[in-house]
Amino acid sequence: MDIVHSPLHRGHTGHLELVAGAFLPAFEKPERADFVLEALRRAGLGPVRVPRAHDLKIAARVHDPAYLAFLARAHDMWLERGNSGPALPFIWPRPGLRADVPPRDIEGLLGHYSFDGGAPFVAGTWAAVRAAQDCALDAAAIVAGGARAAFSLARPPGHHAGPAFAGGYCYINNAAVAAEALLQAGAGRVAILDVDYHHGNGTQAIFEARADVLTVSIHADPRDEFPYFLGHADERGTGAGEGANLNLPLPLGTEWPAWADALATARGAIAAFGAEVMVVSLGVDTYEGDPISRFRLRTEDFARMGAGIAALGLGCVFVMEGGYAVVEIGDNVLGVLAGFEAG
Ligand code: Q9C
Ligand code: ZN
Repeated sequence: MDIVHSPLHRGHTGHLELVAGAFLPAFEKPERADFVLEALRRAGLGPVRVPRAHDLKIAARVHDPAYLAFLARAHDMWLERGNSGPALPFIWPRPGLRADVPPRDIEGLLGHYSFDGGAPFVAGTWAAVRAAQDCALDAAAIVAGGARAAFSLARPPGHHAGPAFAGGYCYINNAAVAAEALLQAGAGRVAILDVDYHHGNGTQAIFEARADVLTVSIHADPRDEFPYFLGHADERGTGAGEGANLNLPLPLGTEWPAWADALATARGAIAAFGAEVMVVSLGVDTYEGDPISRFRLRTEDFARMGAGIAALGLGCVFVMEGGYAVVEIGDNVLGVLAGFEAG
């Protein structure tokens, strides 16, 4: 299958994250994409294409345009304020504080447009974010053009980014952009299947009130794991989107048999919805060796996952999300994609 990849991801680097009380180099780092690209090239999975530069029209259908403008300006504003180093939020308008008056200062804006301290801005962040949405848009166009599948190999990831918030390493929701592009290209009903270890809270928030996109997420129970405050089984969509969201939370320590049962449930929902095409938020942080996650999938399970997704018989846009065991990330992603092609 075609792989869409831009080297611009490399500029999103050198950022820090708060881990157990200390600022450490972020787990979400450029080497992740390098190892995936190397594994796919070695296996001859398909041609690697650089995306064309797209505008933000489709992104503005799933994100608030004011939020996109903030993403574009955040790092410059940080420097203009006299700061250096990565821009990170540290105050948020939780209930009891005013969220209805947007701050003017970048310190306040960072909190206004995020839900955690996990989406820092460095000089190359915006170019990487733009390129990642370009990769997703090109991959969607390839599938809309009749290909069985395409893979957007980009970073930063996207599934924690919501209508007007960054967080969890995410800025633009690349999978949501791909789904919206598939609708714009003529699909009537699109399913997003999120197999990342973490709940895709941003994707759910974007589509929860819409009937044209089914969102399904298989993830660690949010009572035990990030993002903690969304992703429970009783969230089934709202208003016109009632019934068009399915969360399948699983316990810490989950191994392949239980994960495969959840995938079968997800397949049933996607088929019943009548999806014409699908997007997979492809995180491989379900791997047993992942440094920040607590599921127990093995490398050989990822090919089973790919075959299980292929069993739906739908065109599929794969979009890269999480996966932090850098040495094994390539084989795990390759497993899913090659398993899909063989399935
Ligand atoms: N440093 C994705 O997999 N964990 N995002 C915070 C404290 C955040 C994961 C732990 C995990 C975000 C795309
Ligand atoms: Zn994840």
